[in-house]
Amino acid sequence: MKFLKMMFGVLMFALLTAACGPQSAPPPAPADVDMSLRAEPEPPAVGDTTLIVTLKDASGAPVDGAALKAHGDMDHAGMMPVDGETSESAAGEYRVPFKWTMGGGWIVTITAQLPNNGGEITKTFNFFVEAVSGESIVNRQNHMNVTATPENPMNMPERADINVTP
Ligand SMILES: [Cu+2]
Repeated sequence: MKFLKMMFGVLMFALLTAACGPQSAPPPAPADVDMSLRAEPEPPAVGDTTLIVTLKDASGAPVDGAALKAHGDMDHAGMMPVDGETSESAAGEYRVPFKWTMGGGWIVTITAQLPNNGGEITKTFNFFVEAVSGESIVNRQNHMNVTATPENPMNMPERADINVTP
């Protein structure tokens, strides 16, 4: 019975990996579209923000009708990435609701699926986010009420403060 269960597991794994194989359709060639990005409010601070993406074609005319995806990673490990998307625009300007979840360096990748099967363009932007909000790590540490003094560098309680229950 244990063997059968294991065989079933191996079979399922084989089926799943086969289903995730490379797609046969080649991606369409990306069009000559220029992408720029700014964030509001400026300068960036921890909390809600709006990423404003502007798309222009080679002649400088606004490009509407694209589907945008934003993906944000921090420049250090161990953070949950932040994602956002929109398909709405006006005069080539797309507003993506986003959130800076921590102060520090961010790498934001914008992917735009262009209209009329115009292909996909991707661009990466760097931001530095100030840790000024109450949600920031710096403030969270302050709220822990830990004060280290030269006499007591580790802020350890005095011996008399420790209650030993028998
Ligand atoms: Cu972080």
